[in-house]
Amino acid sequence: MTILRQLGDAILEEAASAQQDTRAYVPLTVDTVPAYLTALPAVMEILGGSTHLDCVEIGDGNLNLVFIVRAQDDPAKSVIIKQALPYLRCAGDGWPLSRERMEYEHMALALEAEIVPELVPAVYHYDRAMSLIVMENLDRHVIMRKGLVEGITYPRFPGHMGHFLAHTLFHTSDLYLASARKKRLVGLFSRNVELCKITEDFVFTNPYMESAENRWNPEIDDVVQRIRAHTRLKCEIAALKDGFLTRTQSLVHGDLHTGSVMLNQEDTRIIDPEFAFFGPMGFDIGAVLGNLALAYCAHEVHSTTDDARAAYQGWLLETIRETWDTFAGEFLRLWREKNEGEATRPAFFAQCGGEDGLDIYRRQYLTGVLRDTLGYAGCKMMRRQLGIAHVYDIDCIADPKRRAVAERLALAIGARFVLERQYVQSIDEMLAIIKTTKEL
Ligand code: SR1
Ligand code: MG
Repeated sequence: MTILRQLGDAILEEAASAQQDTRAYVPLTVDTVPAYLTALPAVMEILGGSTHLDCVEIGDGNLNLVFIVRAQDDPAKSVIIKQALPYLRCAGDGWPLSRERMEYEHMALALEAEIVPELVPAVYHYDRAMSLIVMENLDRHVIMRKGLVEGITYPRFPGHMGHFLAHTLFHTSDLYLASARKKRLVGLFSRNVELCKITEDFVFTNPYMESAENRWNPEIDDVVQRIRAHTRLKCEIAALKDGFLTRTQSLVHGDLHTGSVMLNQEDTRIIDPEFAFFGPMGFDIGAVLGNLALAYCAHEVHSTTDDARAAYQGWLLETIRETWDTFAGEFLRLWREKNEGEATRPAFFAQCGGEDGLDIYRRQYLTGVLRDTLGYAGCKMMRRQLGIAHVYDIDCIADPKRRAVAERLALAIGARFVLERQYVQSIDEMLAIIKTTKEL
């Protein structure tokens, strides 16, 4: 008899059999990468077997080393190496951070590859002791955030991202999983405490109070002080933080901003899930939609004519709508077709119209996800103006007075998302908030 493999079997088995790895950790350099890869036959095959390799370090993120390695005789043959450093790169080596995050990235990529293989990079090799992953080099793709600053449109993005969100969030929720399996997976990812703490600190707490690492444009100091003193807003942010801390709705990517998306006109890949943990679905959806809204704010300045601004901001608004609509439509379809989890067992609604009764609950559930989406989008928009980690879309505006226009709008929209989310019923109302907000 064939025993069917179930979602998450691979990572649960790997975790159960993982031995203490006693090999030494050494950060790689461009000089040591070729020798390291030469010992990995599967990777060497991808590189065409040549030991003559070119290597550059391209990591410009906040946390890790990233190398791109190409075969000298055929540069189209290439791989990426991502290696964790034992400290927070953007804060310097005085801010220790354990290298375990690569374990969670590896597990999340493995789980996502079971669910949506076409939307994540292929993993060629994982080295636990060295805290590194060798993976597909997305050579024909660009980081979405850079493309957005340049005003490029990506027609396939909403469909791809909506699909990614629906499938990853549904299949890792109690709507689909049996409760024992779900809890085992929650247990595995609950150990990603350090990266969750980064979010607890740098998304939900420090940006809204005095904290040494905060930085902000002096041109917006008035609004920074008003936000810090806004009791109702702070209560709402505290409630959203509570949701982040206590709800294990689905496996979320955990850092799904537009720098975690690589794409082109045809293809989209979601990268960098090192912050993965079980949390509220709206945390991921809010990250995506909030970052699109940040691009909208940045184009107050980047667009050089009123027509260009209206056209690009219009595309961003439609992209927000279509991403949500694709997510919601596919999520509902999956729930109707695969209602296999603990959460809504079919017999429970048998005397209330069966599927019709359950559909009422499904609509309520999605309204809750939409409200969470607005709340988390709002926090993520505000923290990027107030805290340690800003976004290139807005930070690349050199003139502080012009930058302040985008920052004030981002803070105003973010605050309204947080404050008004409980009244919102539809994605149109989210778009209306963006369109009608004037800068703070
Ligand atoms: C201090 S780390 C700052 C941010 O970088 C990551 O991309 C996450 O968004 C984190 O909050
Ligand atoms: Mg990242």
